[in-house]
Amino acid sequence: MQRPNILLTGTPGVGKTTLGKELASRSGLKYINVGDLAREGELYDGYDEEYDCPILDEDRVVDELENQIREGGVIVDYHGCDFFPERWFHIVFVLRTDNSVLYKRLETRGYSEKKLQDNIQCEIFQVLYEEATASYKEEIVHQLPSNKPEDLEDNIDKILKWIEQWIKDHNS
Ligand code: DAT
Repeated sequence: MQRPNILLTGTPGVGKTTLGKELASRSGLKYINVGDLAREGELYDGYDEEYDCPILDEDRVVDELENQIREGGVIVDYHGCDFFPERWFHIVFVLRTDNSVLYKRLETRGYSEKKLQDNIQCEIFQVLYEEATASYKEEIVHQLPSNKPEDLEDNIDKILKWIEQWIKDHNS
């Protein structure tokens, strides 16, 4: 059976992991967190002193994921999207969160003031939405509000319906 590949992207803290895990458990698709994958496989290429974090080795991440993506039925979660091959994804969701809500979520994570401000700016300037529309066909890129629990439920319902329809359309 053919199954779709879905990309969940957006600023850190918008709710990609929460949505991705829940979607995976309800749809049977496989959830992959690229940050975790990189950490486990040490898929890094140097260290960013300014942002105080390791630099992702994008080529190795792509190599690592290629086989699973080819099989289909994967939900990929990452706060970046311009280095994945365009052909990988059948749909791209960019989660969006209001600044005040996002600020509180990131504060709870204990982010430094600089990291907090950088991420809030990233959301204000819709960096990930623009990256997504520049990297994928606009008609497959969708923004989803992700402020409150009802948003999460709505997003899950909508995406599950989309998955069901996609599977019907591609397996008949
Ligand atoms: P991300 O994976 O994008 O970094 P996350 O899934 O870890 O984000 O979520 C960050 C926090 O926000 C976490 O405490 C769960 C909470 N959260 C996620 N989606 C939410 C929603 N729709 N309503 C309320 N809280 C949400």
